[in-house]
Amino acid sequence: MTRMTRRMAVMLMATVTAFVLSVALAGAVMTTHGDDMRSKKEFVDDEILVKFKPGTRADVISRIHSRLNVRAAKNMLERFRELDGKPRMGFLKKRGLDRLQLLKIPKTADLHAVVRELKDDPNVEYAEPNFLVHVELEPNDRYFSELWGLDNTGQTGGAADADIDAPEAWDIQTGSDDVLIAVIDTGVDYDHEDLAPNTWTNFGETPDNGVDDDHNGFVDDVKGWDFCKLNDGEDDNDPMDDMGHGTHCAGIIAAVGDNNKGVVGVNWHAKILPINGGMAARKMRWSRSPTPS
Ligand SMILES: [Ca+2]
Ligand SMILES: [Ca+2]
Ligand SMILES: [Ca+2]
Ligand SMILES: [Ca+2]
Repeated sequence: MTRMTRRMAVMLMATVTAFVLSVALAGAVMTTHGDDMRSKKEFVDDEILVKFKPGTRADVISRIHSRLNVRAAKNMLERFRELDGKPRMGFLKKRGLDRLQLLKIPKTADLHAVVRELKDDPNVEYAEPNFLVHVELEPNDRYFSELWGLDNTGQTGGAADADIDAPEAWDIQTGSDDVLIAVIDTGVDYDHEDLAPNTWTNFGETPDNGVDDDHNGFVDDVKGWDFCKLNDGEDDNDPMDDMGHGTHCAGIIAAVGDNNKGVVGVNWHAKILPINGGMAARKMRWSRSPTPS
């Protein structure tokens, strides 16, 4: 196999590996999502939110309460007044919150049956359990609050929630070190304090003995491979970053999360496989530029 063919084969393999593992991660997310959702309490056992249709008379509502053995009914507009003190009553009334009630039913009642009965009532606009909203997981990394792409609160003046909803995803899971992601870029600073724990190590290779111990075609490839070294024009086994871009991208992908340091990656635990493939492109671009006179 020629050098170029070997390069292309390895690069292709790394790209395919990253893709396959990304798909595997997505599958893992879907698998664990259901488990986590089941392990959390999703709603209050004896409370129902019901919104009556406009014009429903008070005596009709009272009869419904009696029929369903409702123990207490709270008007949600009053609840907002209690919480806020100065709620925008016009705004809330326009959205019909004066017709929304929080019902307390007996703990022994079948909540879903009561919800179904309310939904079947012609005076009811909608009825549902009082669903609980869980606090999303946020890491303690120093610069997390600046990473608007992960969670945009408008901190840099941009549109709030123009982001990838990372905290919502982390509430389901924060990733796995079973996932290996090849970063084909300008190399990766594998000694960086926020990347080193998440950098792949080739345990099949004995370092610095001049032997390709794992027979993969690369000698002493313990941390990855450098296909584009400018200094000597040769490939070598040191994929240290030449300019910073690859390290930046590796951090976005899998900087260690919740370690009180630096930033946080989308995946807190995935393994990064550093591949320096970026400097060749820069070298070719420069070589085609006219020489200044
Ligand atoms: Ca968001
Ligand atoms: Ca090897
Ligand atoms: Ca070796
Ligand atoms: Ca970190």
